[in-house]
Amino acid sequence: MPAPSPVQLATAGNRARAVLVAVDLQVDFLPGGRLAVPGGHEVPPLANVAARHFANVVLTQDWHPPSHVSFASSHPGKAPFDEIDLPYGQQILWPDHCVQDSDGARLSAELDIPHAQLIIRKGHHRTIDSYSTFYEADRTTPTGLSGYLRDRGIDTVYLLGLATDFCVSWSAVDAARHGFATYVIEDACRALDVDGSLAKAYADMAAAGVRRVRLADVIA
Ligand code: VGL
Ligand code: ZN
Repeated sequence: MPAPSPVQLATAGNRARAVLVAVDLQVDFLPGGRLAVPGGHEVPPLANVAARHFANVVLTQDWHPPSHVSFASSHPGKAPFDEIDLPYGQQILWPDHCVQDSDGARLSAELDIPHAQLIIRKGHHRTIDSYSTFYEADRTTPTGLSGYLRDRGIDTVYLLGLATDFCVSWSAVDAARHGFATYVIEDACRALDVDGSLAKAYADMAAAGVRRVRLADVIA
């Protein structure tokens, strides 16, 4: 009899109430992209390995309209990585990236996760950024992911992806705050590390009760 595939094992195993969220594995965040994360290309193969151990997988996509408020090009006189004050708080300005339907917004061609069930697109309101895949940067506009997960009986969230210090950490903090047991697979993430943002992200995640795990332990 052929061995059961890892995906079947995950279905039968104790991860039925868990989801793997693979954050923003998109062309613009990979080397050569418009907001490349150092080492970002190392993550899609790790995501493929992790995903074989989860029956439930959600992918996320940063998905901005042209002239998005987070783009430096939308603010005359500003440059990428400048910061500005917006009604919902401080906003780092980025190079234009992940514009809806552009090549850079596409998911990495290296991803091989056919059983992923949902793609959450975020950052699609022109005047609000959304690092988190649960709540936009105003902290009140939901993406709908938490309702989707609860409807499906999921109580545990594992995250990996790009970038550790922005979309992964904001998503993890929101997941923990909204009552999910939350794990960041730390060696399957890569960071931008702008001005101490990585250390701050790990401090924020620890304060929110997010646990750090290694991929080898997740798939053991
Ligand atoms: C991200 C900066 C701007 C991310 C998205 O995916 O971490 N970072 N937009
Ligand atoms: Zn973005």
